Amino acid sequence: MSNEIKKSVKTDLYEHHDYYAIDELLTEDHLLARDAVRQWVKQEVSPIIEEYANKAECPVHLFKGLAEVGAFGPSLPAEYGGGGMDEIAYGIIMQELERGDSGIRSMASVQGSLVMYPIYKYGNEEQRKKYLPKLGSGEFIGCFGLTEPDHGSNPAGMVTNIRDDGDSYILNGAKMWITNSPVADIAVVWAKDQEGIIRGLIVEKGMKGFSAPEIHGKWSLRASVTGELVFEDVRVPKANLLPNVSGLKGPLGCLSKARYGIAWGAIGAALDCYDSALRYSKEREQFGRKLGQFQLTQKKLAEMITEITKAQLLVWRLGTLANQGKATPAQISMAKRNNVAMALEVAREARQMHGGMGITSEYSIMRHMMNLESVVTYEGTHDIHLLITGMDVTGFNAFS
Ligand code: TGC
Ligand code: FAD
Repeated sequence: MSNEIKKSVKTDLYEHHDYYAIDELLTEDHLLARDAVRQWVKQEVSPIIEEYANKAECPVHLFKGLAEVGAFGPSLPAEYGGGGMDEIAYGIIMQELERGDSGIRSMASVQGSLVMYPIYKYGNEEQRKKYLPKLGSGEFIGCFGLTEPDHGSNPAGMVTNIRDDGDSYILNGAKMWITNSPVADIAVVWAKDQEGIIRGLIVEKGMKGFSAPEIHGKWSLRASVTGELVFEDVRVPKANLLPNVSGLKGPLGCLSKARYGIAWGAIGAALDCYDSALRYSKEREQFGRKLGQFQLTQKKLAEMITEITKAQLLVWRLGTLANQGKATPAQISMAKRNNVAMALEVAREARQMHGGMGITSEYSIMRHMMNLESVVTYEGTHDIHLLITGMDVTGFNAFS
């Protein structure tokens, strides 16, 4: 942590918004998890996040706190470093984190859904025991390498590859846009074997020929660190291959888990923008009246809370299906696409409603808005999710 970045006096004024009494659908455990994470965000994230975002620096010290509030793999079994809770608890935790900042939710999404989940789901017992407790406690930071410089929306085209060499594989290639890669201890990497079949490997920091340079110049997710993964004849022991999956369904299965969390998370960003716009409308006066007394302002606020409420109901139902093991990838795509677009729209409106103040770091809105420009792109773009829904309802594949 930079010495110059200290907790500022900025107070998080966020109040709870539950227009359709959705809290009544939640259990005591859900509410306890929500309140604990909300409190942690208010104390540990909100006071510092604007400064970290301004400096484009990741608050890596928060990894330990994220672990303590159970943000890493909330729905994975406790004996494997997870939280042992259900899918709705997982969603609510992501919502509270993203209410603070999408980058903080990203830290948890990657660690829990894209690193711990594949090791738990596709790994053997030895791998689970070796890595999951350290990841769950925040002692290890993980990252997930699927996207390549020339293969983003179409990961099936990846060129990163492994060659069999005795008791090791030789890994070559490069991954791009990898959240947490420069600070990660391990990377779950997807690569093609000599038959062209996609396999997952655990690559450890310090392996010869492996580097993870940071990508600079992002105007979005500035408090999250993003980098590349470069593999030049990296010798990876065969013991690091995830034995229980092959093919694109491996990484896509992890993405389903993470996209589900994002569908919940985006609501948090929207709620924070709505909360700020509502407060500002009740305080700020122009033409001798509060902004909230103008019909146009009321229309904006009414539409925001309507869309937020619809999104909340969508993920609550999705969570119920997920708890029953019935949520389909296409249903998850619909929720990710709808809720992120909704949050982006709410952020843009809220930004305007704060006038000039809306572009400053005095308020969280511009930061949320810029963050959401990444969220709408990563984990499958807005249009890719539209095509997944289109394919699901028509039966026709528009990708190929
Ligand atoms: P396709 O032939 O449709 O599928 C291949 C196999 O995968 C299965 N499958 C899934 N399984 C689980 N979950 C899903 N969501 C799945 N989608 C598909 C499918 O049944 C099939 O299985 P099998 O047994 O028949 O082999 O594959 P395709 O090549 O046609 O691709 C389809 C497409 C375009 C939808 C897919 O490639 C896609 O989703 N592209 C978007 C790529 C993407 O989302 N990348 C994200 C990278 S990671 C990231 O952004 C992290 S950001 C982290 C953060 O900071 O929060
Ligand atoms: P492209 O695939 O080149 O798409 C460009 C545009 O073309 C998009 O608008 C897309 O919708 C459109 N398009 C593409 N194909 C079609 C089509 N068939 N029909 C219509 N339109 C199409 N990846 C990881 O593996 N791990 C990570 O941790 C990770 N973290 C990320 C963090 C950040 C901040 C960002 C920005 C990205 C991250 N990504 C990560 C990568 C992310 O998943 C990709 O950026 C995303 O999947 C899109 O790929 P692309 O950027 O190559 O865009």
